[in-house]
Amino acid sequence: MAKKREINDYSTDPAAQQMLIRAEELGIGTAFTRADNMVPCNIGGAGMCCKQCGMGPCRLTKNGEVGVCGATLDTIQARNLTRAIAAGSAAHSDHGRDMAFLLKATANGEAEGYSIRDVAKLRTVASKYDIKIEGRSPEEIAADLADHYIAQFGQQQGEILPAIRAPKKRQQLWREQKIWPRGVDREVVEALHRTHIGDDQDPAHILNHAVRTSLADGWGGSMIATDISDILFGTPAPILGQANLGVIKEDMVNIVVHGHEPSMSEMLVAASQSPDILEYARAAGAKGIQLSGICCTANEILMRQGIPAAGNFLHQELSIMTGAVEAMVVDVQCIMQALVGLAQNFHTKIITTSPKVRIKGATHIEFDEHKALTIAKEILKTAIDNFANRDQGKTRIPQIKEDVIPGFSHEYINYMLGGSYRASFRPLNDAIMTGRIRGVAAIVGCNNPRSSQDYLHNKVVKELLKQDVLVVQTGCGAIAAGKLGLLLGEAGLSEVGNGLREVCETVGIPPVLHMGSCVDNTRILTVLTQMAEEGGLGDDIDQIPAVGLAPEWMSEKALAIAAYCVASGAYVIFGGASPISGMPDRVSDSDAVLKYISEGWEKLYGGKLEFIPDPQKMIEATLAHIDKKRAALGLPEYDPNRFGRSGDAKMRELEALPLATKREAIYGVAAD
Ligand code: NFS
Repeated sequence: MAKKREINDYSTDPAAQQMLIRAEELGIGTAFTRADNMVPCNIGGAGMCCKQCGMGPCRLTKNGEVGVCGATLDTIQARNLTRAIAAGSAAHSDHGRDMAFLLKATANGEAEGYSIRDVAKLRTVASKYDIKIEGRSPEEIAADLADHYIAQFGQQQGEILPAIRAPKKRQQLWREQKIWPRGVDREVVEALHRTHIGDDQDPAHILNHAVRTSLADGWGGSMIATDISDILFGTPAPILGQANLGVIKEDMVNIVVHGHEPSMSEMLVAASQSPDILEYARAAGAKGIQLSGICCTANEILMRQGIPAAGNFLHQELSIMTGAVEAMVVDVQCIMQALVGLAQNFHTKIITTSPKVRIKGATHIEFDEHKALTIAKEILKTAIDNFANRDQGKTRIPQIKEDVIPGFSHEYINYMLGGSYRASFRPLNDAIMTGRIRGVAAIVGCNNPRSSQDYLHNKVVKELLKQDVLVVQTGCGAIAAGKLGLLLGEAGLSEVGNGLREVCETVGIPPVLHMGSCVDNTRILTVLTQMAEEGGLGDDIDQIPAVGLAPEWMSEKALAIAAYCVASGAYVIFGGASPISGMPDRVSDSDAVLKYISEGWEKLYGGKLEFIPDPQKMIEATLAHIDKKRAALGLPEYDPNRFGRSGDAKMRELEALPLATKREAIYGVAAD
């Protein structure tokens, strides 16, 4: 058994710490304690185990050892990584597929409770694919767009459509490298085929297909998911919300929505505001209904509706530990099977809703977009009926929460930089070119109970802000920053480098921009594309001084995101353990695949993937890369002392002066 850690080592979040103390009091295990008890397999963890056929599993632990079929270590590692990327791509893209079907049903008037809320976005997106817009109703346009998008999944030949939104030079590179995905499903299937026993055995060739599969996610399934979510539920714009377990309310019926697809959570939000449901809740003795979210569903409803986030991935169990949650409603992805057993210690009902996901012991109320509002009300009533079963003696809600301002879609960033009439990325590019902003870091991804919750995320964020790096975030990383108070306009600006601070104060933005859920990493691709197209920072994504980081990654989806960002030209750094680390002391060639996804991919795509567990080294590598890209563009060397004496900073300095000196400083003449 591994060493048991202290509560402070489990999480840096004080609300989580309170709940973990409570778990100890009650003798309840969580992912944190299970991580202590479960020592990771050092062979499988290093990517040195092949389970692809019944002749094994083969564990390659000695120099030059091969599997029963003769597979070498690098072939096995490449296959393992490719399968993980395929699974991650499948998860995101299947979400995108369901959104496309929902758009079609909405356009046909067959989706109860849904409507097209953002007609402007619908028209913008449709026009990218030459779908006729003029003289047509939103429903007619949406029906065509839905057909186009649904076709991307089963397309057998040609090029998936959304990828035409990448910079021209990138498109050319994908064609030359023959990695432009043909169809989302085709690439995932081929990834599984190629990695079956006795198929593709050249690691570089296998990984080449991993990249194509991931592009089908980033510039396919995920981008489709983001587009349609915006069209149906509104493109996010800054909105005030809150984050952390303190959003759970003692006197309300608490329903925690957990998972990924906004289709159900948005309908629960709508249903929770309907008078009959509110009356039902009051009749049950509650003051009302408090919805909150976990994981990416939290991000979806936080950034569009201001519904508070109860927390990120590792808060799913902890929210139930409050004893005040009547129901946790889940759909797909990142849902721990442990929830059902944990909930049995309280009155909480775990309600599964997706036709794809059932958990033994959970209540299943199947969601169907054709009667979504009716089903949403049924789910809410089930939760309300459970309010009477709450044991007040067992209720412990940490009174800890932070205000957050999420909702920085690429459309909004474009608008806020230039205003309605000259919306543009010019000011951002200019700020980078002058060196006010040193570069951009996208800090995304999961929590992992093998590291202290939120520690790596927030350490990297805070350090990069000091170095004038603008931070954009999605997924559980965004919620980590939110819980720390980094997603509020003015908060924390004193901790931000001078140049970045000036830009934030001038534009009126926080230094950390919450851009959405994990499928919304495609918004970051769009921002990078628009920066490249704006001019001054090269003509492709790999020239922009930007880095992607997932300090606490754990899911296969994160690996898919990493691969498509690399193929789009980004340097991506993952914290924690590498799934293909090998064991250099035992196998001489065990880092061939690691080297290939770094140096090899960089030669091909201009982007690379590296695993760097130490946060300080992660920060150094980020800054070194940003500075290298600045130098390659011929931009001035970053100078931390060059900016910071204009705008608000100047005003603050003046305010501190005595009146007479102030007059002199402003008007150049001394007081009488
Ligand atoms: Ni992303 Fe969302 Fe969180 Fe990781 Fe899971 S919620 S899709 S996978 S854990 S960031």
